[in-house]
Amino acid sequence: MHTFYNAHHAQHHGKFEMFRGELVPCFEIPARADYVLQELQARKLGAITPPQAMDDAVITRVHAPRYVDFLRGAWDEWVALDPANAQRDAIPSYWPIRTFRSDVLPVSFPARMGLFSYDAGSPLTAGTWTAAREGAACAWSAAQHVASGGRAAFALTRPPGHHAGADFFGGYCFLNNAAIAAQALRDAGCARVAVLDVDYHHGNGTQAIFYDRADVFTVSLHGDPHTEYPYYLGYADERGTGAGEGFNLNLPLPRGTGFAAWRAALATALKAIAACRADALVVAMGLDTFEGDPISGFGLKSADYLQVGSDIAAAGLPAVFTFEGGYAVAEVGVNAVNVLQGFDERAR
Ligand code: OKP
Ligand code: ZN
Repeated sequence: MHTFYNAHHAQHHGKFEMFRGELVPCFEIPARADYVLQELQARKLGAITPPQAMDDAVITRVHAPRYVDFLRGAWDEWVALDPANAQRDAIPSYWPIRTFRSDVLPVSFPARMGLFSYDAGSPLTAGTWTAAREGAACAWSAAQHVASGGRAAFALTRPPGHHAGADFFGGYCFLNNAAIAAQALRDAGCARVAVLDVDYHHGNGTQAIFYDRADVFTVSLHGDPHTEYPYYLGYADERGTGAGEGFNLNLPLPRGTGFAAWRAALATALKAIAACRADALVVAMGLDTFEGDPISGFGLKSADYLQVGSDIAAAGLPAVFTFEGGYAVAEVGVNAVNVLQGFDERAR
């Protein structure tokens, strides 16, 4: 397994997120990726390199140019509002819900920030753009590796990506690394790509990006949005639209689901992926299905992740893995590398 590592990830380091009426320390912290890197090195799973140089045009294959422009300049705009903002994260407070306009780009920075986001839990910091952009390069490089014959590659980066839509951030995500990888595989000649999202939370951004397309089949196993974030998407009746009808599959599971039931849903997902005749797979690899995760509600144990990797490898598709959630920080390295090792052992 070749890993493309984002050495700039720690430049994104939110201090606080809004939770139950107060600002609490962020769950999505740099140490997460550090633990994964340390575990990868300890187990010698393969080469660990920086990504290839990437043009921003790769990003705008899936993200709206006005959103990318916003993200690139957001920190400078934030600090220009008030020099004291240099010490504070930028968090939105206003959102254009139904009946408001989204075609007008307000001059006000907070107003534009709300237009391009959907929650108050995803602080933007001085290095968010640098970190997210380098992460996109890791995802893109992993896709190039697989498109040129590699069996698998891992984009080890944070912030995560699967909640980010074409023109919005949220759920700790700014650029959708899995979507960028899937689009890159398409652009490199794969006729159909499947995205398998195994994070605890529904991959709403990835689903939305590909919802009307038949060339990218999106599948997500996740906590039932009736009770779990992101709440407003991820239900079983969302099957795609237009040409994309039948090319989205959601498998919501109740809070409290353990490995046996979760693995059965994974088998359902993999069967659907086999049926769509994809020639490459992108795995949005969240580890927040772990029993010890502080913000999630499934019961997977560390050893289960070896089986997860093995099950995914048995699909026989070349695969790009992107690092998504997983907030039991001390265990996230072992759990992530278990998936990758389980994949490698079955794939060879
Ligand atoms: C991102 B990824 C905890 C509430 C949950 C948003 C969760 C985002 C998860 N304060 N807030 O899918 O792991
Ligand atoms: Zn998650």
